[in-house]
Amino acid sequence: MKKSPFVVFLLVIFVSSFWCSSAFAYKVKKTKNGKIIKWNTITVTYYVNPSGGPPGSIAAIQAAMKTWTDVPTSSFCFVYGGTTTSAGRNPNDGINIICFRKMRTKARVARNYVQWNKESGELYDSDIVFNTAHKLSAADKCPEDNYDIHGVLTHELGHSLILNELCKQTHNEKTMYWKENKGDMKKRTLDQDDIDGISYLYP
Ligand SMILES: [Ca+2]
Ligand SMILES: [Zn+2]
Repeated sequence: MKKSPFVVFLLVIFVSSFWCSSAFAYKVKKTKNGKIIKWNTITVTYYVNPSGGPPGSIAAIQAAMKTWTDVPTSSFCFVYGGTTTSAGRNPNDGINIICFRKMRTKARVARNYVQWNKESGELYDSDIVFNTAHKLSAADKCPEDNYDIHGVLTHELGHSLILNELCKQTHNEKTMYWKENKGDMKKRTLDQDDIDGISYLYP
């Protein structure tokens, strides 16, 4: 049967509404009582323990922080506080660290342990651990068989803000896309949706 122009028109509306909804893509997190989880400051400092990481780790970490800090439509700033000898995460000390440690599993390249007040939603601690069970690179050009510290950390800092994973295949160009691929440097730069996310949370 030949489709009438009206049916075609409806189909176009239907399909384009899908495109529009998937074009709007950042996910925030809420507490059970509906409060948005976020810092109540716009300046968050991280201390880095580069021990166990590849050469150049501190520069790659600072570059990832700068990517979010430089978003012109958001007032939020990540601050590099210098190095620390703290070797492990401590979720309740109010000190945010980035460190390198061999995890028992290879399931993750890095993990962000973010803590917040369950009632108010206020974030108070974020420790990020890179898993040295994987080959990690801090080079300008990440080798094909390594994970890119700069890009992976830009993603993990998105979780610090607190943006959630994007899971749809159509979002695979965005920094908050869930999957990490070896040799992939795409997460170093923000997509408009990542920018919209930080701008919404921290205008
Ligand atoms: Ca901590
Ligand atoms: Zn993630």
